[in-house]
Formats: sequence, C-alpha cells, structure tokens
Amino acid sequence: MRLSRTTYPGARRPSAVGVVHLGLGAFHRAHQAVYTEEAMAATGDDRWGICGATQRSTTVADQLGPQDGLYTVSTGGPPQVVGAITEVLPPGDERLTAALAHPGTRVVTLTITEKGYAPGSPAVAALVAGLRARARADAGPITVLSCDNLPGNGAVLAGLVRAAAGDGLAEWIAGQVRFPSSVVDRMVPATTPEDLAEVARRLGLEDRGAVVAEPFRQWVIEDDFAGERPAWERAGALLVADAEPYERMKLRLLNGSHSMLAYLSRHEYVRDAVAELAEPVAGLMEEVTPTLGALPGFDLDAYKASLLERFANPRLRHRTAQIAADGSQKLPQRLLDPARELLAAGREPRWIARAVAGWMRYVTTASTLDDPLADRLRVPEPDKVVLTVDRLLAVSAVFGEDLPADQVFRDLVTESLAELIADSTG
Ligand code: CS2
Repeated sequence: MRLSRTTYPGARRPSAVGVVHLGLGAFHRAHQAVYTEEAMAATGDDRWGICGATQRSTTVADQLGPQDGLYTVSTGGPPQVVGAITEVLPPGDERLTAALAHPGTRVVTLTITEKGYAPGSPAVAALVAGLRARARADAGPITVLSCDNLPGNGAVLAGLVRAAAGDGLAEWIAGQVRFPSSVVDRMVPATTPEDLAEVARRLGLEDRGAVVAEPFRQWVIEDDFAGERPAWERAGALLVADAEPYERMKLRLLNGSHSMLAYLSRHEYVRDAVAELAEPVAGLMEEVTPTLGALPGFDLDAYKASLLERFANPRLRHRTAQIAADGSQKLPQRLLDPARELLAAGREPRWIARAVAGWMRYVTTASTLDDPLADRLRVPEPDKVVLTVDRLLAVSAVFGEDLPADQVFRDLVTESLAELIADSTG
C-alpha cells in the first residue's frame, strides 16, 4: 500500500497554504519542509502548509501527488512522515501563479540550483508572473527566500526578478517584497532504489517520495521579512542580520571540499573519496581559511573536523557524480572567488588549482557531461595540457577575464593538470 493521508491519517494537516516552494527536489523535502513542519508543531500555528512546484521534471509530482504530499525523511532512525506539503504542482501548472497571488501566501522559498539563477530561467519567469498577479490582486507583502548555494543569493535573485519585472512591477516589488539571503546545509543524496526498499520495510507503506539525509542540518536566514513567516527558529534556524560570514564558510569549506572530492577521486561515493583524499581536503581547508572573514566565537577548527566526519558518514551514499554535475555553475563561488582573494594577497592557491585541474580533467574526459555549458567545455585533445588549460580558462562565464590573465594561477593549474594526467596514464 502507498503512503497517503488515507493510509497514514496521523500526519500533520496544515490548515492553509502559507509558503510556496519552487524546486521541490529531495533537498527541499529534507530541509525547509522539515523546518516548517517542526515550526508548526512547536507553535500550533498550522497556517504554513507548502505548495510545492517542480520546475523541470514531472517525476516528483508523480511521486508525491498520489501520496497527498506526504513522504518520509530518514536520517538513521525510523523514517519520519512529513505532512507540511499540501499541494504538489507539476511543471507549467497554472495554479502556481494563483498560489503566489493568494493573500495567505507570505513566503516563497526556492531551491532551483545554481543554474536557475540566470535571466530567462523558468523559475524566475514563474516567480515574476506570480508577483505580477499578486500586485494586480493587491494581495499584500511577500518574502522571496532563496535557499541555493550561491553567495548573496537573495540579492542575486532580487536583481534577476527586478530586471525581468519591468518598471511598473519593479516599483510594487520595491515596496512589498523582501529578498533576504539564506545559507542552507544538509547533505541529501539522490534517493536510490535500495533506500526506497528500506523505507517501505520500516514504514510498512510504499513511499516513492522518500528522502535519506544526514542527521545534521543548518539554516541561517537574514531576518528581513516583508510580513509573517513560519517560526523556523523554533526548529533550530538561526535568524541573523548578515548571513555572509556563514555563507563563505559553508560554500568554501563544505562545498569547495565537496567539489574537490568529486573531481579528484575515482570513488563512487564521497565517504570513500574522503578517506583517499584526506591530505588535499585538509590542504584546501587551510588554504581558504584566510579568506573566510570573522565570525566571533565560532570554532572554525571544530567546524572543519565536523565536515570531515560528515563527509565520511558510512550511512550516506552520496555519489561524487551528483556533486560533479554543473561544475561550471559551482566553481566560481566555491573555488575561484577564494583563489582570486588569495592571489590578490600574494598567496598561491595550490590546492584550489589542484581541484580546478581535477575539474578540467573531468570535463574533458567524462563520457557524458551534465552541465549547462557542456558544449563549451569540450576540448579536441584532452591529453595536451597547455592547450586544454588555455581553452578552458578562456571560458569567461566560469573564469572571468582576470583569472586567465593571472600567470601564477595559470601555472599552478597547468602543473596540477600535468600531474593528474601523468598519474592516470603512468
Ligand atoms: C553538494 C551540495 O551537490 C553539491 O554540489 O556540494 O548539494 C551539498 O551536499 C549541500 O550544499 C550540503 O549542504
């Protein structure tokens, strides 16, 4: 039997939709939806049901629709049923605009991945259409809360929305909409058939929307809301004036290491890659530390040690291939921005260069490349080191104009790529 509100009547039943979410993937289900569920449980304020929309594939709608939005999250103990999601909209569903224009909706959250932050992306277009309808309906203020791994994600999204909105709507947005930045953290690998079988066994019901995640979770949110919001702090979220220091730490230490592991290891899972690459990962973390800025009272050494433990979690089947995807969208904030800052300070970003060389080897040798810039990342003769570095550094959407012109950086990457190629052929 399938998990649903009929077969599992004990699930939380929100009284209304208060949040619209764009990008209803595994990450949202294991992160913001859980915070929202727990905020409702802690306060008894049940108005924060989530209307979740998927942007690209119908799979999630097929998984969650027949389950009335219910699914489980497993972090080691028994699967927990989450009832916060009350509506599931497939791509292109017109009800999304209506949901964004409904006065009960006070917050829009987004997990649309890095590549969603581009002019003309479907998620941005859907958001602007919804805001336009909301302005017309005079439905009141709303907060747009980005939850993607980008620096200043709120400001970036605000820029895209304003550019697409045009003058009249931009004026309404300026008065009614806030775009706080937030930093999200939880490792949530793609669910596998084995995971689904395990959940079905433990739950006694089939759950095609199940997600498996690490126990750790963090959400740092800039406290800049246009109106009401779920009491996420009651579920452990940190409301702060400025998320930037957290963002640097998370993107450069966690995500930077993740990308390094994904490109330098030939292991299938992060947990095995981290055992193989303990030295480069520790090296990378030390190298970027001077670029992190200050967080008074924060124990950076403990944070780094905890990351190594989280990567090594034996229960997590986090595929390096999943993290390797979309590298052109991830490298700049994870590796290249800290490289720029180190170079400007007269330091050599050796370990960053090694990770970048790993990416170069990866994009030039992978049999299929999952990346929006895939066409521009192919080189004719990947064993020619200097030519490969030259061609790839010239992709300015990734490296800008400054890094290709930096001889120190170019030499470090060239040297690393030569070593990597020699290692794999020798
Ligand atoms: C990963 C992230 O897929 C990736 O690129 O680095 O999804 C990572 O697992 C999360 O940001 C952890 O919070």
